[in-house]
Amino acid sequence: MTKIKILIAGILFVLTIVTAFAASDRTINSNWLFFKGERDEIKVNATTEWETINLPHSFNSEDIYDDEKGYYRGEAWYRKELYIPSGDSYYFLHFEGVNQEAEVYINNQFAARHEGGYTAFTVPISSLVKVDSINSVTVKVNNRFNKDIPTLGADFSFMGGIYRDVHLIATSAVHFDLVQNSTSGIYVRTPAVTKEQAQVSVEALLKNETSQTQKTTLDVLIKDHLGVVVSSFQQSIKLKAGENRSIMMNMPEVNDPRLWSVDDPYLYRVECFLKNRKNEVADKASSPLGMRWYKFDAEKGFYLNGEHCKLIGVNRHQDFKDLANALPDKLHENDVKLLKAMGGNFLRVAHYPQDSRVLETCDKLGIVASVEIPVVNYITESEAFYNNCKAMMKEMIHQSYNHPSVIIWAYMNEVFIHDLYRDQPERRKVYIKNLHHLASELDSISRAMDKERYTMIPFHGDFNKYHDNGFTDIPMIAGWNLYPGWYGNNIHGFEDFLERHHRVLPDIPMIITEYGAGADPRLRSSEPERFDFTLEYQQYYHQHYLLEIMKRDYVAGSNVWNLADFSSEFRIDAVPHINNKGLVSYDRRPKDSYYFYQAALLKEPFIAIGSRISPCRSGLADENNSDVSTQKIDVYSNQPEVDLMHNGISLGVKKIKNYKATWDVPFIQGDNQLEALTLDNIKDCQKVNFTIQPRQVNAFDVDQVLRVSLGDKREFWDDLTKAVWIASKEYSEGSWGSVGGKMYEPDYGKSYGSDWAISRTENDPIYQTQIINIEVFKADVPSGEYEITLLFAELTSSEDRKAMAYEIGMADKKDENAGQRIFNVYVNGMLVLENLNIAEQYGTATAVDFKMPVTVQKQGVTIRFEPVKGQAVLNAIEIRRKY
Ligand code: GCB
Ligand code: CA
Repeated sequence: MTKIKILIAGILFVLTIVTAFAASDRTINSNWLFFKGERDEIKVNATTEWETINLPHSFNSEDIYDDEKGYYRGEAWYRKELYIPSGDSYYFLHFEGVNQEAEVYINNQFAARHEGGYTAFTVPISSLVKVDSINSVTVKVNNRFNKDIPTLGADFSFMGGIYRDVHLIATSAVHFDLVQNSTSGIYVRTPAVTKEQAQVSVEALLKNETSQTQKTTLDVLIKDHLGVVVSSFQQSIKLKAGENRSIMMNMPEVNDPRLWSVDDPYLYRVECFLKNRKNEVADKASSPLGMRWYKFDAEKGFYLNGEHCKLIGVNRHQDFKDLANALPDKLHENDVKLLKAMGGNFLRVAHYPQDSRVLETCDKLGIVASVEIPVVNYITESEAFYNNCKAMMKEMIHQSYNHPSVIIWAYMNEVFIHDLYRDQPERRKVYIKNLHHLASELDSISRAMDKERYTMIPFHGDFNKYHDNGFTDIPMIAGWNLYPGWYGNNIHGFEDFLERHHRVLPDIPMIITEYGAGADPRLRSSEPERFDFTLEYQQYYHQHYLLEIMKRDYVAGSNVWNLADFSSEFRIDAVPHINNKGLVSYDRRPKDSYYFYQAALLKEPFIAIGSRISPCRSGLADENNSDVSTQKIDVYSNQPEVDLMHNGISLGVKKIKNYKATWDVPFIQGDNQLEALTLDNIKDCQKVNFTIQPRQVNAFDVDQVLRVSLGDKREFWDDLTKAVWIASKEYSEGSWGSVGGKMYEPDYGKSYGSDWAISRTENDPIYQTQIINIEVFKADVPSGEYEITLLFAELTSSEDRKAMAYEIGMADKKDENAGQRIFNVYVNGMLVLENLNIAEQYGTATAVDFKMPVTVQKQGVTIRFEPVKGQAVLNAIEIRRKY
């Protein structure tokens, strides 16, 4: 009965709304002029040097990816012509995000300045525009290092630009205040929710721009998904001339609310109408509304609506392959969908607030979220820096406030990782005191602004630094970024750490805010090891971590670092300038680890054959003259048993253990069909194009190609040419391989392979490995016409290289006898390279290839290396029979 009444009231109510004024909001992304560089004048005289672009736009979409050190960090200009019609509207420009300093000019007059690249700002422009004419909008953008603006330094790139949407908003003279916190002007709270009843309060910020008192009415409706009004409230308000006023309204309770949860993310919505004395709508605002309650318990973990809910998910950065940070909204949305499709329910929006589409999608998909301000690694002890931190905290909270998905406000990622003043104990004390003070202030701000959400600091794995200095007492939740088994040797350090927190801080809820391992989507190995960047090691690492997390209720939640590979310009791994810890690649293709999570987390039956990311594989023949190469294939599933068929033949049913089973698959040359099926016939198919590398090369045929990465234990798939390089081996009679020398081993952290970025190639891994002091490379191929390519790169340098901040446990590096090598190369007795001095002639860490025709008579191919000075090297070789 009550429902029907409300319904009727709702309809009547809607019918009485008369719009007096067309409030409007639209993006103005198209047709901007762009200029990279400094200008003394805001005015544009000639437009020739300006480029025409559309937003979103970043001016670093090329230089963060190339092999030149650094990227443009400085001034750039954007300019647009904007027609403003006649009428008495009030106009605003709303910028969703500009990295990182922005100055806005309207008709060459200063309008506003905003600092910080990750929060929105809104600029009132009515007093500066001319109606019924073309106005100019000019934005000076700067992404330089600014010691007073976080982020100061971190493992990601600070791409500049107007990289999110810009809106033109028009309102009437009496309107919701859009400017103060750059929001819609309404804030929705759910102070108390139970299964039976939900209390909702709505705060509205109003503004009267007229010079007279205005009698207004505020109508607030809560509507369910179908538009049925379930609660409404009306209030008359007199706004004095020029007044800015905040109105708090406690809505009549909503009975039997349909709760928002991860499995049923039901959304209500709040609509607010501001009406003038004639009862015409002067302005409106709306917000999503989720009815839920939650709590963290240090012993038992997280509860949503009274039910235990393990939070498992990922972190996310906001960039995408080739686009820098200038993404269409859909790509932001897709990432949240990837997390949902993985079975995840938790997103740490790290290390900064992101496009509003992210939280909007979390609301809709039932993903619980944590958002944080971009204070990372260290701080500047200046009032300006402190003020910016606090302003960002407030902007973030205001702008994300109405999203039911958000439950945590976080700040200060790993602020002890740059342990400034390590050698100056007194100075260090002062710094830590300032740091502590700032953390406490940020925490208080968010507790005061939001009584319901939790606060969190993501610490790095140095327990003592945070605990002994009192930081673990500040936030409501301790976040830990833990990497044992990646930056540290012992993977079991992870569970030791969990136990330690639980023992020492039994009353503080814990979230594993980061853990991850790097994997180049092109690298595989049957003997995975730490820092080899293979898909297999990454999957091993995640399996270990997830199982340990699942065992412990006191670990309330966890976030993989990272959902996707992302840009970190200064980082050099297997893929230079990219942090490869994504579960999916930079263009969002799933790695094996992603399938592992799907198998572990999804409730519906799931099955996937791993290794899909590299559809071309290669490997050594099992035996001499064998036409089979047996390779391991993993299948990920949440079902008890799985069968794997290879070209229609069953390889045997296996029990799934830890969401995975592994088969030895006898690959043949060419296409191989794999089909994995559960007992209920749920299946996954995959075609693998396989190239067998013979052991015995006496029958090496026309068009056969041998591709070997020397000093390597991995298989490398070149995703551009589809060529696959296999690991090297030593030569034996009738076969191929190297004679003499040893694998290049850097004197830090890793067992093989250097971490130089190799210039002028994308195939860094095959150049980052080599055999040093090689004497001969031999292949006993039959007579024919061949082409041989020798690939080199100098991997040593006398240049001093500091270990990067994130390289916990790694020493600074310096190669004492760097680059001192000169050698000759003979192919079948002919001198083909004389006095090759890679470092001097080509530079360190540069790809150098030599391709040469070779006629083979009876003796096969013998490549002999003759040192003149130092030791000869070879990084990779290709031998191709032409005819
Ligand atoms: C961390 C940082 C994150 C890095 C990550 C890594 O602890 O919080 O920004 O990207 O480690 O991959 O090293
Ligand atoms: Ca190599």
